[in-house]
Amino acid sequence: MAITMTSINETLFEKSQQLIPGGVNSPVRAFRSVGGTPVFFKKGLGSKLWDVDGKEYIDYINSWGPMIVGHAHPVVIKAVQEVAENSLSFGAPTGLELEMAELINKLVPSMEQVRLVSSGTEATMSAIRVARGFTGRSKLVKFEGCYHGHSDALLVKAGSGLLTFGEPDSAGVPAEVAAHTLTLEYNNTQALKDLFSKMGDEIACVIIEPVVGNMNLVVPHMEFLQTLRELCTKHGAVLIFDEVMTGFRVHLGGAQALYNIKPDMTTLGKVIGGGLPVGAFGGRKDIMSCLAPLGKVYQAGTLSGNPVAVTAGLKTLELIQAPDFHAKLTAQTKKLVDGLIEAAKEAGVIFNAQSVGGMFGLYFCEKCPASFHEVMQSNKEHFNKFFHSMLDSGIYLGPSAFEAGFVSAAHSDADIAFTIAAAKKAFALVATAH
Ligand code: HOZ
Repeated sequence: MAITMTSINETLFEKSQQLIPGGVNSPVRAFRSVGGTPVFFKKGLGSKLWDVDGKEYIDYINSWGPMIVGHAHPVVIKAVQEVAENSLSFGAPTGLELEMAELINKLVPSMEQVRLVSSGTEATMSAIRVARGFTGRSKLVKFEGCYHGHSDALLVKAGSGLLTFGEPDSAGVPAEVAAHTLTLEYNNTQALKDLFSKMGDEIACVIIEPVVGNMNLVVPHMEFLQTLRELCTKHGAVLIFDEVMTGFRVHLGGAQALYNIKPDMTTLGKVIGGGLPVGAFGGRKDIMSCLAPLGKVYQAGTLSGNPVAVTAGLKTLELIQAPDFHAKLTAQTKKLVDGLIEAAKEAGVIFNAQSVGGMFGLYFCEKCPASFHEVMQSNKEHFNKFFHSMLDSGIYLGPSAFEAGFVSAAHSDADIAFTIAAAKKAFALVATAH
C-alpha cells in the first residue's frame, strides 16, 4: 500500500486555513492565481531561502523589495540585536528618527520634511490626507493597475492582489469614498490633459508609481511623466510619487532621480525598513507643515519611527550607498532578464522581459506592456506553467503574472546561471502547451 507523506508545509497550510482567512496574512501569498500550496519559509540567507521542509530556493521576491542587500545581512542583524537591548519601543522621539530623516533628505532631496510611519499603506494614505488638507480639494487621481496600499480611497482600479484576483475594486469601500478617486490609463498623456482641462482646479493630488511594480513591471514614458509634472504645477495639484517599491531600488535617489522629475511629495517603504515595518512620507516643507502638531491635518502612530525598525533601515541604507552598488544591481538584474529572453527564444515561447535597477518584469506576450490593458495581454496560463516549473527547480518568483520581481546585491553569477538553466526547462514545458 502506498503511504502518502504529508509535508510540514502542507500541514501548516491546512491548519492556517482554519484560523487565518485563506491561510495567509496578505492575499497574493495564497497562490490562488497560480494554484498549488503556498510555501512556508523558515530561513533566509543572502539570495537563498529555505522552506519548512528544508528545500532551498533562490529568492526573486525579496520580501517584495526590502531585502535589497540579501537576507540576514550580518551588518543589519548585528545592529538590530544591539539596539533591541535598549528596549523595543518608546512611543517617544529618538535620535535614530532624526538620523533617518537626515538620510532620506540627503538621498531624496525633494523630501524637505519627512514623517515616519510603519507601512507603505500608511504612507500613501497620510500623504493624500495632507495633500487634501493643503489644497482644500477632494479629488484624487490615480492610474489603472497602480497599487498604493489598501486604504479605502486607493482600492479603485488597483493592481497587486486585486489584479491577481481579477477584482480591481474592493468590497467594503463606500461609493461616496470611491467617487472622489478618478482613474486614468497609465502612460496616456492625452487622457491626462483632457482630465486636467475639464477639472484641473478640483484635483487635490495625483498619485503615481513612477515605475509600476504592481501590475507586473510597467515603465513610464518620459513625455507622460513630464506632462504630469507640468499639469500638476499649472493647476496647483500635489504630485505624489509613490516610491514604496522604487525608492532606493531603481536608483539611490529613487525613480525621481532616475528620470529627473521632482514630485511635491514622496512615499517610501520597504527598503527604508530593511525588512522591518517602516514607511515614510514627505515633501515640500509648505505642504508638510499642514501636519499636526503644526497644522490641522491629523496623523499619528504608536510604533512610528520604531527604533529597531529604523535601525534595520539605517544600516540597509548605509550598505546601499557603497560605490557602484546600484550599477552592479542593475547589471545583475539585466543579466537575468537577458538570459531569460534568450532561453525563451530558444524554446520558441512568446515572451519578453525588462528591468529597471533591481526590479524586473516577465511577460508572456510579444512586447513589454505600457498600460494595464497591455499587461492583460500576457498569457496567464503560460506564466503559471513557468512559475510552477521554476518553483520545482528551486526558483521562488512572485506567485502571480501581475507582480514585479526583485533581485538583491547577494544574487551571484552562479545564482543567475542556475536560474536561467531552470528557465530553459520551464520554457520547454511551456512550449509543449502551445
Ligand atoms: N502587495 C504586495 C505585492 N505587490 C504583496 C505583499 C505581500 O503579500 O507580502
